[in-house]
Parts: sequence; C-alpha cells; structure tokens
Amino acid sequence: MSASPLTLAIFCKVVDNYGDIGICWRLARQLQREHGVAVTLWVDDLASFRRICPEVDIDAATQQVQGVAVHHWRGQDDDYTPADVADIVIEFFAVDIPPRYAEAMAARTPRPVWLNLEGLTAEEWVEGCHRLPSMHPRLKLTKHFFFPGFTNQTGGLLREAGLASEREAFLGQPQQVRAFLHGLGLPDAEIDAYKVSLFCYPHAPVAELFAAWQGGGERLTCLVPEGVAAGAVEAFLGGPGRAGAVATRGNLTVRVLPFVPQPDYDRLLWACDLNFVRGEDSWVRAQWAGKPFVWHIYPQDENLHHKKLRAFLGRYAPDIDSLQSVMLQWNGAAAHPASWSELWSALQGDKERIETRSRVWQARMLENGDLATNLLAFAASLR
Ligand code: TRH
Repeated sequence: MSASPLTLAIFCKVVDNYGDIGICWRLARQLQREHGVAVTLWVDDLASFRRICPEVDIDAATQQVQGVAVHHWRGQDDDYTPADVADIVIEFFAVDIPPRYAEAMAARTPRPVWLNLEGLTAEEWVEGCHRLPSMHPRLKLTKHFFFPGFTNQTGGLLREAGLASEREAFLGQPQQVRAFLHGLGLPDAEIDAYKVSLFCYPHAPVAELFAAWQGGGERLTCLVPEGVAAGAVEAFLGGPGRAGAVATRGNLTVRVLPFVPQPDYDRLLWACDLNFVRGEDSWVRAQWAGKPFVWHIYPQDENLHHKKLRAFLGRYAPDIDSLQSVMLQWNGAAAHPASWSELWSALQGDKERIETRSRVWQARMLENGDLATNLLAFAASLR
C-alpha cells in the first residue's frame, strides 16, 4: 500500500492581471505532476484564471483541473478544521490566509510548514531574507519567507523538468513551428519576417517603437495579444484591435493574436526572434525561451521598479549598453532618452551578442535548480 501523498495548499489572490494566478497555477501543476503532491489551489478570481487555462469553470466552488483541486476562495469568513489543513501551506505574495484556516493550522498535529512565496527581484537583499522565519503574532505558528531569484542563495526560478526538451523538440521541427504560427493566423510572409511578440503595460512607448520599425530596414512582424497596448495598436490598425486584426505599414506588420493558454504562450516565445514581456511570469518564460527579450517591469510607487530593473540589468547585461538603453527607455527610466530608431539599430547591431547572452544566462540559471524542487526541499528540512 502506498503512503498517502504530501498535501499542499496555495492561497492566491489576483491583485492585477494574470501573473499572480499564472505563477500559482504553474507551481501547482508542477508540484502535482512532477512531485506527486496533492495540491489545493485557493484562488479568488476564476475569470482571470480561465484566460490562461480555458478549462476552468468560473462558476464552480471546487473543481479538479489537470489533477489540481481548485477551490474558489470567496472570502475570509469560512470555517476550517485541522483536517482541512495541508502539510505545506503557501501564501503567495503575503496574502492574508483566512483567520480560521490559520487557527486550524495552529491546532493541527503535526503543524504544517507555512511559507510565504515572494515576488521575483534581482536585488541583493533577497539572499539575506530568503528562508527567514517570522512568528505569528498570536498563534503558535512560524512562517518562512521563500524568495525566487537568480542565485544559488535564493529559491531559483520556476521551471518544469521537461521544458528545455519540449522547446528543443518544437524548434527542431520547423514545420511544427510554421504550423503553430499558421494556426495563429500568420501567412508565410509574416512567418518569414523578423518576428517579435509584444506583451507590455499600457504606458509603454509602443507608438514610438512602431514608428521606428515601420521606417526600419527590415521586414518585421509584431504579434500582440488582444487588449495589450490597445491604444497604439488600434491607432496603427486604424480600427478595432480584435484578435485576427492585421495591418502593414512600411516594413512593419502588426497582428493581434488571441490570448492563448499558457503552454501556447511558451511556444509563441520560442517561435519569435525577440520577445517583449512584462510582470514576472512572462519575464521568466522569456528567460527560459533562450531568446532575446525586453522586460516591462510592473510599475510601483516612487519608481521602486526602476531600482529593480537596474538590479536585473546589472546581473543580466552589465556589458551590453544597447540592451540596457532599450530596457531603461522602454520603462521610462533612461537618464538620456534617445530616438527609438537609434535605440533599435544599436540593439540590432548587438544582435548576436544578445542572442548568445540569452543562452549563456539560461545555462547559468539552470545551475540554481528549479523553484518547485527547491521549495519542497526547504519544506522537508522544516518538517
Ligand atoms: O499579467 P501580468 O502583468 O501579471 C502580474 C500581475 O499584474 C501581478 O499583480 C504582479 O504582481 C506581477 O505581474 C508582477 O504579467 P505576467 O507576470 O507576465 O503574467 C502573465 C501571465 O499570462 C503569464 O503566466 C503568461 C500568461 N499568458 C498566457 O497564458 N497567454 C497569453 O497569450 C499571454 C500574453 C500571457
């Protein structure tokens, strides 16, 4: 008879957009598939969840999705008993788990491991805070901070075990890549051009970038998910930016794509020559894609995000000025703004170095292991 599986609960509050649920869902799936953990994902916004995972039923209080028990987290007032509590409890981005769940945690024997999974940043202080304990003010419970990161003194990055081989298998069959892009509506001419995927926040200087590409010396296909950079996209299209809408001006073709399920978003990143990504999860996926990328960081008060952006650039590309300049200006953080035509041609001039960097970086990140495995090892050390 096999022992009962380790149980784990993740509490996810969707603060904004798709990254919160994107990360929690990726972690949940991986823990279940690769480590045989019985995962319960508590999430407060099923509609956002469905955008990245279309099989989610937004009306179900509880449901099984790809082997994960998904519970609609409706509020803080429900009752829980110690039997409801998992062996490992993860609060994502310091959410407040329901008070009676915390009480049930304290009453459970043995007490669960309680982790706060934090956001990803390249700043150095993370190494000092990773794994630090914090006592509950009232209950006999200790939670530990778990930080993703870019060094072996952090929890590493989320990465599924088969990711690299899936990507190699996909890219190793050019007909499969073409078929995938045809499936997204691209005709051959758009597939044969330099391909860029564009995922950013509304304040990115997209219109300026489009103008540079339009007048640039190379045919370029820009693929934008529906609803992203809507103002600049609709101005370029001269009409609604619905999925399937497309227009060509000068050397630039802009095509609006449907918002695709998470696994297809990876394929899109793999298939493109350059990816503009944002937030946390798409940023990490772009790093694993092994392709050049430009990051639009999630904006924070008092431009705290500029510090985080610089910290990342300092690790990723301290020696590639063109890439630094593009990312800084894309994020409104350039000390001496330049024209987008200049920035773009400098970036293209460094193309090979940047391509090499994305592969070297990926190999370096592999050395830190993957976040799910690191997290389980840390939890085991506390049990
Ligand atoms: O959507 P984001 O901006 O999400 C977040 C949240 O805003 C969050 O509150 C904040 O803390 C965080 O950013 C920093 O960006 P992100 O993290 O890249 O998440 C997007 C998710 O959507 C990611 O899992 C990839 C997925 N996705 C698809 O599945 N299909 C698509 O077509 C696209 C464009 C993205």
